[in-house]
Amino acid sequence: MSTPAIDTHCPYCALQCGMGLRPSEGGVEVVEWADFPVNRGALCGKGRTAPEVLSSRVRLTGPLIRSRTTGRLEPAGWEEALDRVAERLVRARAGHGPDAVGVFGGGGLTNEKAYALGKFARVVLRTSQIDYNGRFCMSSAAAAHQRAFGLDRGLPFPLEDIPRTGCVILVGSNPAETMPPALRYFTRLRENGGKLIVVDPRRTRTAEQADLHLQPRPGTDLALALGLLHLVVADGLLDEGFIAGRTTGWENARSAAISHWPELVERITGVPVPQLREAVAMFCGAPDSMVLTARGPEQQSKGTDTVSAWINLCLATGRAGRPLSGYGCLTGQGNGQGGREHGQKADQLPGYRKLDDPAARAHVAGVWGVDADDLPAPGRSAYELLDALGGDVKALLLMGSNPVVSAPRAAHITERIASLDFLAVCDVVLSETAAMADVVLPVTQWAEETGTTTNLEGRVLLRRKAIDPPPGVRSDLDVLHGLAARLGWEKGFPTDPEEVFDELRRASAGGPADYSGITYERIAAEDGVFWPCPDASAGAGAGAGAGAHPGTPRLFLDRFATPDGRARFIPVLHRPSAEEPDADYPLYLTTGRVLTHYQSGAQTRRVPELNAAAPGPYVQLHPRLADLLGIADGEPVAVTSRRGRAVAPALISRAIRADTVFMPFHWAGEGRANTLTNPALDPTSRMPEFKVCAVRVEAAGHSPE
Ligand SMILES: Nc1nc2c(c(=O)[nH]1)N[C@H]1C(S)=C(S)[C@@H](COP(=O)(O)OP(=O)(O)OC[C@H]3O[C@@H](n4cnc5c(=O)[nH]c(N)nc54)[C@H](O)[C@@H]3O)O[C@H]1N2
Ligand SMILES: Nc1nc2c(c(=O)[nH]1)N[C@H]1C(S)=C(S)[C@@H](COP(=O)(O)OP(=O)(O)OC[C@H]3O[C@@H](n4cnc5c(=O)[nH]c(N)nc54)[C@H](O)[C@@H]3O)O[C@H]1N2
Ligand code: SF4
Ligand SMILES: [Mo]
Repeated sequence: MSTPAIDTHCPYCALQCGMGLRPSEGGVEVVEWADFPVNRGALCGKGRTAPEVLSSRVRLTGPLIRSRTTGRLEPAGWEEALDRVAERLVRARAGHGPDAVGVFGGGGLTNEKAYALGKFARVVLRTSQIDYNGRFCMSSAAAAHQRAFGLDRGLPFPLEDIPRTGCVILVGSNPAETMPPALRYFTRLRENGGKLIVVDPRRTRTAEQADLHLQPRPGTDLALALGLLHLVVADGLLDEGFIAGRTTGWENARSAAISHWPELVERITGVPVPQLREAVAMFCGAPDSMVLTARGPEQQSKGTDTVSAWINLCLATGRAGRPLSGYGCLTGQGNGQGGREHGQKADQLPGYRKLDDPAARAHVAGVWGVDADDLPAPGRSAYELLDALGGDVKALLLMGSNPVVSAPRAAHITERIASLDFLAVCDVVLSETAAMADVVLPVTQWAEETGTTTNLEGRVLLRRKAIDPPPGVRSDLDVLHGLAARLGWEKGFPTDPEEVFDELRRASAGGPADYSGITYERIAAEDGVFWPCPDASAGAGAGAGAGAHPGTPRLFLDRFATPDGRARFIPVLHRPSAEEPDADYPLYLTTGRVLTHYQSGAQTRRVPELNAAAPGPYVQLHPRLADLLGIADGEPVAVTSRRGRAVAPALISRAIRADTVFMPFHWAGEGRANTLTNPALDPTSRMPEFKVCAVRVEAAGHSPE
């Protein structure tokens, strides 16, 4: 009989598919965890091959220190490496003050790690300069959620509600490639007679499944949503009862929508008026409907207002605050949801508390055993922090991100990183950013450690350890423990994840994202627990016993999380993108993902099967544009923006608008999409405009640059 499999979760995206891992010769093999409700055993190729990155062939297995004599990264012992990091962080602080030390985290880190990293920054380093890559991910949707509902949880309902609603508008989201096992929820929606509308400048594999595909110009979703709302008003499709009973601010939102005539919206977006009408008929014709956004409309310099416009559409039609209707954002990273709740964001304390709220500071300072006055103020957002490296931020501790590939205007950010006095990177592989570090600390991976993640539904999950790590690596919690001890904090940074989680529960108690009633045992027994889940038996210890809080799969059914319990309309107007095409840069560039690679590719580019399926970057362009430019399929194409130039083979395809080219961002080097992207920031969320900039395109041979 073979050893029983251990149920755990995939290391990659926010779906957090359940999978079984069974120890096998030289590692683990993936087996089905058929009962886990989110994916019912289905996995995409990335998840299925994730164990390959556990092998020591492709990963870091011991610390590296940059040699003062050779300038190269050379093997070192753990004590020496941690001593070096501690000494250099202290030196930066001594010379330039606490804010000279920066910390950059990631939405892939478990809740325990994200919590410990935020605490380490605020308590040990006492720096305000901490932010994370989640800023590049769903921050616009998070900001719009907060404004409208007073609370930000990606989906306010479980995925299982999708097949039972009547119509879903999926805006700038390509789950067929970015969350393949989730596609079945949309397939079942259609089997049940529901309608799927996809809004995407490209005819993606997801758009191919849709009843209606709207194909707007990049960066025009805000106008599109206003145009739909205009038609709702004009055609008398408002839910007056809902507006009066459960919302505030309708009059101003109405005025804003009124000015967006269908013909004007057609001119801005390129979507024909009859299609706008068809979309409204499908959305309002169904008894229940949902709008789900992902990075397409969110990664814009007006991402927050754009999401607000889609929320306004839901509120005006009464599609919120009741079962089977509402607005949701499809979060991206493995712990994109939990990673944004527990304090690695510049303005945030655990439990989704605000760093500038005196009561929140007092509560968390109490749990941490420090004086609330000693906690720093909110710091800079991710791009602004990266842009300040080598300026007033002299040393950086990086955990769980690879900004050399993934940050906007990446050549500039790479220069900023190179100008640091000191860089320490914790990673599992020698990423492009780790390769620039002064000290590299190799850490354990998903299957080698236990921790919790919170999936896109707000379901807190237990990712269990299945095998022992190789001898030379330590967990991120171990690293923080070792550094804290060297900086005078012997206590307060335990290495046992469950101990960290218990402290996180106390720190989150009473906050918006309240985890205090959640325990490792409960998660295991219940296939995950949805937050908020306060500790109903406070004092008696949490647990699933009688009287325990059941968790909250569905939010806002009785009231929204605003002070008056009503959802807020936010009046928003269309505005152009920060950079529109002109004579010098006549085309739109948009960027995104392919099925087989994950993010900066640091992990998936090390898996041969995935590399074979998608060996490198490309420039997707329409045959009409290719003809005009004299470009043949597969020929190297140069794409130039005001930030730089990238070269990759042409992929000629009718699936994209003729005025737009698309590049996936998973690769470094010559074909790096982020050499081109515009770091124009959304004023509220500080999200960069990854999805729209202006470029010039030519056969690479034609350009001597
Ligand atoms: N295979 C794979 N899966 C992943 C990831 C990965 O790297 N690879 N990453 C995970 C993470 S962190 C995230 S955030 C999610 C992202 O998941 P998605 O948001 O689904 O992925 P993207 O490809 O970034 O963008 C989605 C779509 O937006 C479209 N788009 C571009 N510009 C615009 C625009 O102006 N308006 C509209 N409406 N659409 C536009 C693109 O054509 C693209 O098809 O995926 C997660 N899953
Ligand atoms: N042009 C363009 N750029 C984009 C986007 C886009 O759509 N277009 N999308 C943006 C989005 S949504 C995102 S989320 C970002 C993501 O971009 P990145 O922040 O670069 O994300 P990853 O590639 O996942 O980087 C994670 C790094 O941490 C390592 N790692 C994995 N697990 C752990 C762990 O547990 N501990 C530690 N210490 N390290 C770990 C991995 O090996 C990898 O090197 O990219 C953004 N950049
Ligand atoms: S869909 Fe996401 S969570 Fe599921 S196997 Fe693929 S990468 Fe992993
Ligand atoms: Mo993301």
